[in-house]
Amino acid sequence: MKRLMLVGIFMMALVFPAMSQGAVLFTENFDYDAGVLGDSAGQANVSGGNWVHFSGGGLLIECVDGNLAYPSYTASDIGRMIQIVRHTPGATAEDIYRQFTTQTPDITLYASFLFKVTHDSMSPDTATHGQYFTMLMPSSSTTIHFGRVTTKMGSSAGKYKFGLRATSSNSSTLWTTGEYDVNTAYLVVLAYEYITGNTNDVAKLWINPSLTGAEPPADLTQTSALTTDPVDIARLAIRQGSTTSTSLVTPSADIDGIIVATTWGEITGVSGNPPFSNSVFSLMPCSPNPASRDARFSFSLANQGKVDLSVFNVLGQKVATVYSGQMAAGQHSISWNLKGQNGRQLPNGVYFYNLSDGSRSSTRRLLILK
Ligand SMILES: [Ca+2]
Ligand SMILES: [Ca+2]
Repeated sequence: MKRLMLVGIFMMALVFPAMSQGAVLFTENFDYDAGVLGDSAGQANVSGGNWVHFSGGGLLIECVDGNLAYPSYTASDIGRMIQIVRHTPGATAEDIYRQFTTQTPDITLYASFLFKVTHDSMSPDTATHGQYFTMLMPSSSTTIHFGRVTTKMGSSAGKYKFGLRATSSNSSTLWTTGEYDVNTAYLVVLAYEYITGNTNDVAKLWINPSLTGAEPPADLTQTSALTTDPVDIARLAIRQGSTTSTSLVTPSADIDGIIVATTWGEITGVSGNPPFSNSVFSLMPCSPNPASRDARFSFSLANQGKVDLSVFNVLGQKVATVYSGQMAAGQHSISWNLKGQNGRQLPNGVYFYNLSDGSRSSTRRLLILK
């Protein structure tokens, strides 16, 4: 049986070579007790190990009462939030990361978060790079960084700019031309296009992008200067900079509602249909499984459009079309009588059912056992 399944999975890979397997890698609402988030110096870690201390012995990052909220953003106003603090020169400040499933090319990694600067002092407007406060890292290093997001003071009091540096090999940091307000929550989205080949990865940053429709043009876009590809990407870090310079300080800020995913839609809960604005493309396990007389498929669609739901045998041959046609966005459920193209019930065995909306596709396994 195991070998049969492996053959089947292999065949499915051939049948769906362009399958887009989006995945939410983690959602972080900081729904923990208030307290220290890292585990430095024997402190209890309220995240239960989700967040890992990796640098700095002071200014521990804390989970505090309160939330950041943003209209229509799914990771909004849930649990608590964290605070990072403006670095005091000479002090050592804690950095933490959360690990996710190791990612390899070719993918685009998205990391969104809610962000509110709470102190009108950080790196000056004249700073070249400022001090970055979040970035992506590989699974086995804390010193290699991708998509450094930073801030520096704006041209007047109470204003600041966001910066983006694709990698530490890039000589420049790009800065927003627009300036943002202290004590206001913004939705920040970082993307890192992780592409096979050298000096071709692309980092992007959006501030308050539209949560409906397709991925909009980014506010900042920078191509990586790295001459070798990252080994992998598997961590999102929150950093409080440590320096002896008064001109290089990370911001004091609240951070909340982090989503790390591999599609824009999973970050934004994107939908063209307002009544289903929280819908995402998702295929649930069918029921019952194993099936003996019929099976019910449940799924949700992010957008209205043409949908195909079909069943394949372990050789990758289509044996039944359960549904093919237009469907609205939102939740759906379809019952199937286990009958194949010839009108007869399919024999016992392992099958795969695939849902596709033209741009996304998801496959699950079904056992027929009569
Ligand atoms: Ca929260
Ligand atoms: Ca590359």
